Amino acid sequence: MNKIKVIFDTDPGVDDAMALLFLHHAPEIELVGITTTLGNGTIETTTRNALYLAERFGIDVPVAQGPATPLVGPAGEPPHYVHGHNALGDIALPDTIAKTVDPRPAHRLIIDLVRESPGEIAIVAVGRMTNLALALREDPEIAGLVRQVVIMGGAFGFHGNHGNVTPAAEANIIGDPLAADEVTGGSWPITMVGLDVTQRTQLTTEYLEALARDGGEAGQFIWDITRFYVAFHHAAGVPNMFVHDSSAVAYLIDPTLFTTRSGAIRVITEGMAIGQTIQKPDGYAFPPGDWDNRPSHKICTEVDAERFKALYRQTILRGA
Ligand SMILES: [Ca+2]
Repeated sequence: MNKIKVIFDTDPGVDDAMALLFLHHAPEIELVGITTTLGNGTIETTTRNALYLAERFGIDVPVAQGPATPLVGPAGEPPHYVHGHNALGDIALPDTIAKTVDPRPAHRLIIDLVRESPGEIAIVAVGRMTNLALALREDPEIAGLVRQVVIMGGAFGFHGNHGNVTPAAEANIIGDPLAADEVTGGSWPITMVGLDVTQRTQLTTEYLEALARDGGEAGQFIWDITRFYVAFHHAAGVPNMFVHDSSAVAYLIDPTLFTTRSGAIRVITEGMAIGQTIQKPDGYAFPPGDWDNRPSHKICTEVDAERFKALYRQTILRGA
């Protein structure tokens, strides 16, 4: 089997760590690089966590750090109330990590890896789009050289999902709306996996307990890091835990889990709806406007959550 080479662009992050372990244990996937974005923690925190996860689970790929701020504006405060102060649910972390960060900036590592394996690399981006936007600015030709881009981000109104930071915006997109608008303006084949589907897949305590029991070190680790994250969901009145970032990995492994719609995507970059994602569905005729001359991309509108959860469990158990 020809494995899919994957660059994981991430801000670990509890659900990022779960997605990384999903990628690591998936027989269809060969991880080739990890690039970090700020988001769930500062860039120092998310990069430290990426190095820690790579070292602890024997993921022998370069880890390159992204910038400390979005394309424009300040970094903002990390959401400590969601992912904990260390962004991994406040589990105990070692004082020192032997694995060191790649000397290249994250966007440069993306360019280098894509150019080393033209047509073979899938980018799974589950943080802000800053690194992808910088890579596209520096080397626009890479858009034609990647196999696909799968983004966890956005919300398009399906099943009542419009945003989780504001009534109009999802966290990864509002974290760098200009980057998201530039990235979705690129002619690389993008699928956006937004709240429309990620909030349709919820893990129960029973599911996580079984994963801890049967899933070896990875299963126990997922249990440990999700205690804080689950408590946040409970405090917000959500009985179970959403599976945001792993949904993008699931799309890459088995796109038949999802239903998609195609069309040009724009991201609102200013005003009260900043960070809103809007698709113009292919085949709809409108007067000339801001969605014209933009490439068509897919968004996910439905997910088979039961099959997805079975795939996640089966994959994590491979490492046990
Ligand atoms: Ca993330």
